[in-house]
Amino acid sequence: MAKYMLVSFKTCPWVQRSAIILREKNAPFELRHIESDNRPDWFLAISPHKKVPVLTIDDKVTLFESNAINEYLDEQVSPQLHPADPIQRAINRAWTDYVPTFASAVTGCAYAATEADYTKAIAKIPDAFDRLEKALEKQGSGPFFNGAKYSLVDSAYAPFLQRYVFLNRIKKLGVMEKYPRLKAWCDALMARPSTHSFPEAEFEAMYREGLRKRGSYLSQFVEAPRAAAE
Ligand SMILES: N[C@@H](CCC(=O)N[C@@H](CS)C(=O)NCC(=O)O)C(=O)O
Repeated sequence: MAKYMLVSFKTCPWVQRSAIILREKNAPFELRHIESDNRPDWFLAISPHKKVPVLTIDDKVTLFESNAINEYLDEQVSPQLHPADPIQRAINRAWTDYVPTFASAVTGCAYAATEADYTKAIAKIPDAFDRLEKALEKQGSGPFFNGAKYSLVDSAYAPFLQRYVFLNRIKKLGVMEKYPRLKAWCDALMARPSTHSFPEAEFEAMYREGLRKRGSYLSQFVEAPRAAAE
C-alpha cells in the first residue's frame, strides 16, 4: 500500500473527513498536525490554497481538497465506499456537494459576534436539517446515509454533525430532536470509531477551547479549563 501523510490543524473538520476515509479503509497513515497561525514553508509549498487537508502519497505527490482526496482514496483503496450504481453515485455526490452549505448553516453560530448574529445564524439550522431528513427518508432505512453500507456521504457529514452535538452542549439548540432520521444518523456516526481522530472527550475539550478563545458570542458560554490540581 502507498505511504500516506495527511496534514491537519487539530480540529479541522475537512481533514477529519479524509482521516475517516483512511480509517474506514484500514489504510495506515500519518496524521501530521501543524498550527494554523504558524504554517511551515514545506506545507505552503505543497498546499495551493494554504489550507489543510493535503495528502502526500509516497512522499512524491500531493493532493488537496478533502473531496478530491476522498474520491481518489475511494478509487485506490478497497473497500469501495461509493455505490456501484451510477444513479446512486450521482445522488451521493450531489449530497456531498451540499456539505459546505450545510456546514455553514450548522456551525455558523459558532462564529457569530453578537447575540443578534447568533440568533440569525441558528435560524438557518432547521432548513439544512430538513433537507437531510428528506434525503435520508429517500435513501433507505439507516443507520447510514445509503442504508446498511457506509459511504463517502457519511464521512462528509460526520464532522459537522459532531460539531452540532458540541455546540448544542455549549448552549442548547434543541433542533436535531425534530428530525428523527437525522438524529439516528448522527448517533450512528458518533458511535462509529472511524469518526474520531482523538479520544472523544479530549477532542471536545480542544474544540471548546478553540471556541472559547475565538471571542465570538458563544465563547462566553464555554468555561475556561480548570487548572490542574496541585
Ligand atoms: N474546501 C476545503 C476546505 C478546507 C479548509 O477550509 N480548511 C481550513 C481549516 S479547517 C483551512 O485550512 N483554513 C485556512 C485558511 O483558510 O487559510 C476542503 O474541503 O479541503
